[in-house]
Amino acid sequence: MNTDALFQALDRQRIETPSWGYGNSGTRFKTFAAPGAARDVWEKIEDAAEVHRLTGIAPSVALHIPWDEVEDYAQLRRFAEARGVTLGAINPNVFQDDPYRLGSIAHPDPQVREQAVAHLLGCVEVMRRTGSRDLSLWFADGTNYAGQDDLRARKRRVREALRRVHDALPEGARMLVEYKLFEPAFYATDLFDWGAAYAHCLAVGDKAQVLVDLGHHAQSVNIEQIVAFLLDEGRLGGFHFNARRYADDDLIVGTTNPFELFCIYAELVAAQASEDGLTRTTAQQVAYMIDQSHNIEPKVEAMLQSVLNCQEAYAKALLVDRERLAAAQQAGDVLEAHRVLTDAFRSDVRPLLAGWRRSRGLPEDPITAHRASGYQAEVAAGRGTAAAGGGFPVKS
Ligand code: PSV
Ligand code: MN
Ligand code: MN
Repeated sequence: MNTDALFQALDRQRIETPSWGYGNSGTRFKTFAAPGAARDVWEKIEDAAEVHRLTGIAPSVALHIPWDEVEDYAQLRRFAEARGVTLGAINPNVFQDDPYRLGSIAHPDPQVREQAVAHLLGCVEVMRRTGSRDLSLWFADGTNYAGQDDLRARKRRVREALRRVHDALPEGARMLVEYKLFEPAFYATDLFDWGAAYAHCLAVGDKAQVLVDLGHHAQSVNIEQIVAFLLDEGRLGGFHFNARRYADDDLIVGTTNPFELFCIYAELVAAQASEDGLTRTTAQQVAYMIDQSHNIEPKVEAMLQSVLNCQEAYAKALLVDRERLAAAQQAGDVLEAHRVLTDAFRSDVRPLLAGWRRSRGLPEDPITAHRASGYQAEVAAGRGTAAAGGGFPVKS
């Protein structure tokens, strides 16, 4: 690829940041109060706009309902658009209320299931008002002990709820079904892996696709292979990017897993150029979202770092010499094929990206620009330190 083609490909990259990454958060043991942390959805949007202003590739922000609930979504939308960002995926929350102790859409009590579905359908209404394309679905449903509930009955309950939500989606909208190996349930999770999510998506209809959160697998699972498989089946809907070492650690993207992130992007770049129309369209419509929370690091700077790490991984993936790779694969030349891929991974793309930013009127080094801008000090002075609480459990 020549520089012009590379720059044009970089122009097309999009990363959505999560509203919940800008507010106070913590660990299972304590929620920390961070100076300047966004106190409400309006401030979260201001922070997201700052990340987009500095990077140029983060033009939307995902919302979590009811954490980000407002009376007038049209007003919220105008507020965001006036700051250069749009409202992105809507994430319903059916895991924080008392009735959901034994689950939401898989709960044994039909009344609780009905309450959960009503919230999900309410979020479809929110999508219409925010102009969002995607409904991101994650369920904390599961059991802690063998025998606690009937696993097949739970599967059927999940199917029924997903079907109702699917059928309520407007034309052009999608539901992205997220899976997670464990947590908060420790014996069985109802949507425990990509296969379970995929099976439900296939059954409920074309508007359902799988969402891959990098923190939601067992150790050593090959995520790029899951990505390749789902792309080829036309069912990869989106990502929740983050980094992990042990479980669902929600760390800054690309910190512990830069090679994995690169391999994932390499699959996406390859699929975008696929001769197969379904794979190509699926790859072009993937929603790239970040899902992380910050306990010890400044939030806006952490989000900037994540967005930039995605950009670096994508730029490296664009550098893969596809012709040489295909020739080596065809010839069974194992090490040459591996070298072609790792040559791209080892390239230093920082000068290329600085050049792209310069040519697009963006700061060459967004982190330095952010530090120099005084944004953090300004929000710390203006917003103060909000009491921590809400959203995450605090162990006392
Ligand atoms: C669950 O671990 C998850 O990844 C889901 O995407 C939630 O919506 C998000 O974290 C925020 O709690
Ligand atoms: Mn997630
Ligand atoms: Mn998670």
